[in-house]
Amino acid sequence: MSDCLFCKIIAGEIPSTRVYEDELVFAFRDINPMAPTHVLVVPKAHAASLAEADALDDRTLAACLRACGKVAAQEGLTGGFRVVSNCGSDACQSVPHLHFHVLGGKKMSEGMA
Ligand code: DGP
Repeated sequence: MSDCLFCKIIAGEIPSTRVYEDELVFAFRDINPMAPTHVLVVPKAHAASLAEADALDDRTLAACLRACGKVAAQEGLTGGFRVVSNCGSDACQSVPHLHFHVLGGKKMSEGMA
């Protein structure tokens, strides 16, 4: 999508710090990190959120989840990590391109919401 921020990052039109990339997935450091490691894993194909998961093929969705684990391993998150995907306004999603936050490098709070 031409007016999508993360599509522009994937295309290299907006700079980012790339952490991982394969045929289907792009991962880069969050501009506003909430943990020592905070990486965004996004499908290269556009879908607004998990609410539109049917817009993506299963290979792409699986590649996103696999990439989360690969990023965590690459970042040395041996103590564990958290994956979050905000979906819609109640979840405070601010960028309408599906993304998975990979957070780690510290002890997380037990609260999820
Ligand atoms: P969410 O609130 O779940 O939609 O998360 C969107 C995240 O995207 C938020 O943590 C900040 C990050 N973000 C927004 N704009 C940019 C940007 O231009 N570059 C990078 N690297 N991250 C961005």
